[in-house]
Amino acid sequence: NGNVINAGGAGGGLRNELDEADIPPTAAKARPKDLGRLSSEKKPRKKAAIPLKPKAQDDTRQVIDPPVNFEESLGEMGKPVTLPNVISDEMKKAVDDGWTNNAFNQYVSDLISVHRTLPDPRDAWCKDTARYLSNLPATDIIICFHNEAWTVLLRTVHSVLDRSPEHLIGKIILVDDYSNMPHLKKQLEDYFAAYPKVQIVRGQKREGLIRARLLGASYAKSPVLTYLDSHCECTEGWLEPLLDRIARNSTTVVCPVIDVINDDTLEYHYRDSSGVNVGGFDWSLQFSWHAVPEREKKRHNSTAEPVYSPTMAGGLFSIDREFFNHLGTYDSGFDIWGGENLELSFKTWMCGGTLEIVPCSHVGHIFRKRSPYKWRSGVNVLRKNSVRLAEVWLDDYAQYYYYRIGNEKGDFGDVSDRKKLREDLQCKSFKWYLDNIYPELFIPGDAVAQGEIRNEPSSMCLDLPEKMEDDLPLSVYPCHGQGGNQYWMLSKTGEIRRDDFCLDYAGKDVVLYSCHGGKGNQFWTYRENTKQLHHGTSGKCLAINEAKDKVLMEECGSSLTRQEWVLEGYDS
Ligand code: UD2
Ligand code: MN
Repeated sequence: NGNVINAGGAGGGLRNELDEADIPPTAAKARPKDLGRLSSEKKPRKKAAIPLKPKAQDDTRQVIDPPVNFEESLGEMGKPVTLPNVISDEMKKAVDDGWTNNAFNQYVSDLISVHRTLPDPRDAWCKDTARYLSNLPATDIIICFHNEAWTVLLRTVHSVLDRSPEHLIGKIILVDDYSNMPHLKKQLEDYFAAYPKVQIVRGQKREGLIRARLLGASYAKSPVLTYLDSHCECTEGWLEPLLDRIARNSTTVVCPVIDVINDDTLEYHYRDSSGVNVGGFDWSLQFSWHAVPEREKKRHNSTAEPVYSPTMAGGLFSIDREFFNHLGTYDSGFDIWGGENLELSFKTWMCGGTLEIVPCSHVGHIFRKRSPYKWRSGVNVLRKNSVRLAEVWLDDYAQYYYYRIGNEKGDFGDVSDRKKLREDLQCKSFKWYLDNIYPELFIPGDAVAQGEIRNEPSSMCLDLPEKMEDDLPLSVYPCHGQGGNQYWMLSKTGEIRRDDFCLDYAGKDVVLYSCHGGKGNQFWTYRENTKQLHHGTSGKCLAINEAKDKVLMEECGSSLTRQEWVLEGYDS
């Protein structure tokens, strides 16, 4: 942890430059905030029975002894499917292989109908069809995949066909980003031959999801483009509320609410519109979810109305095809995964559009805890994408991102075309965007110190917990001087911050906790003369322990060197 640059922030984030090339940051980042905990909760689950023969073709699988029960279809109405505790060795191997290849429980997916039913997650408000224009534009649906599981991909497509008005779907364009799984070759073509709306487009080499999406768009003809990941399920009435917004204003870019399809049980989990989140980001240029801010709530009579969102998660959205082109689509210099969602979000707002989340539209997505596919080796892909993004769109604010990556921009290629695009479109400044669209974001320049917090005598620095979650204790590691996990900000109001998390002391461990802005347990003062970090409510001082492996709180002044902290860039 200590020697590693974690440009990742919340949710695990990047490992160091070397191993990061092949292993992307956790994909769980896109999981809506307060749903994150659900997966680890021990919920009593109804045991579903296992049919004798899994629906998908997979001859390696052996039949399971009892229990066998054909009475109910598995996973209908989005219900969870759990495997029996005792299973044969062969079945266990099939289950494990499914996890290895997909980072979700493919075996369970294969037991569920590709036409399964789902609950209707919409608020009553949404079901009044008079809310939507009667003459909606049609959309092409673009679904890119690299080595997607058979039943999961099919279920994505069928959920679109089964739950969208026929006349509103132009084509469903499946873009194969150079997969090598055998079922995605001829078998896929044969299967969809019976579905005239479905078109399969093959990339000639591995492009990554960004250029794959552009390839898909080049085949589109409908007035609207709708992008989905290849492991989604659309629910009843998902499409009309999205198209309605674009029909009213073609510069509105819209995202559905992204519900969680459990990676293990494939349970479909949703909340009503009072639980809607909007998108943000941090200075590692990582996407994050946030509650709808008060200023936004005031604009609405109902929580089911579309809400402004500073950013989008990236995978699921609709956009007017001409407006997408007008904005210069995506930066085609972006590789494999990441950053494109922020690029499109910033551009949309800065160049004359609006970005909304539409609570009446629900689409489920399987959030994975790791990325199952290969990235490029030898290149820090995500960093390269993010540097391109920062160079073009962030103006002077780019420095805050660069600081977080130890100012090592690496080779990010040529961005002059993208800069010219921004100029031609006469887009607004990033300052305008922050002031008007994302005023909640803490600006490092407003801090009285930013960088490492070092116990000088021991050369140990405050370092992030293993995970960015409420209540996890702070670590200490040898100072590495590269920002990353050892990057902190002291705000004018006395918070010691890392993005949305603050140093918090409630009488036990010193932990990170979501910043609440109410001082109290999160209120610290730096005493420049004694170098002590004094805590508000307890009156104690932050100290490193004798063993130099953790921090603790103790009476101020009792053991001075262990309480001496140097705050990088401190400027009272
Ligand atoms: C999220 C987005 C994803 C994308 C990404 C940032 C959601 C729900 N998902 O990550 O759409 O915006 O953030 O870039 O908002 N794929 C390819 N080629 C590749 C890699 C991936 O075609 O080289 C496909 C993949 O099969 C999937 C889609 O792109 O259908 C997104 O990839 P992911 O599911 O691994 O990304 P996710 O959901 O973690
Ligand atoms: Mn995905």
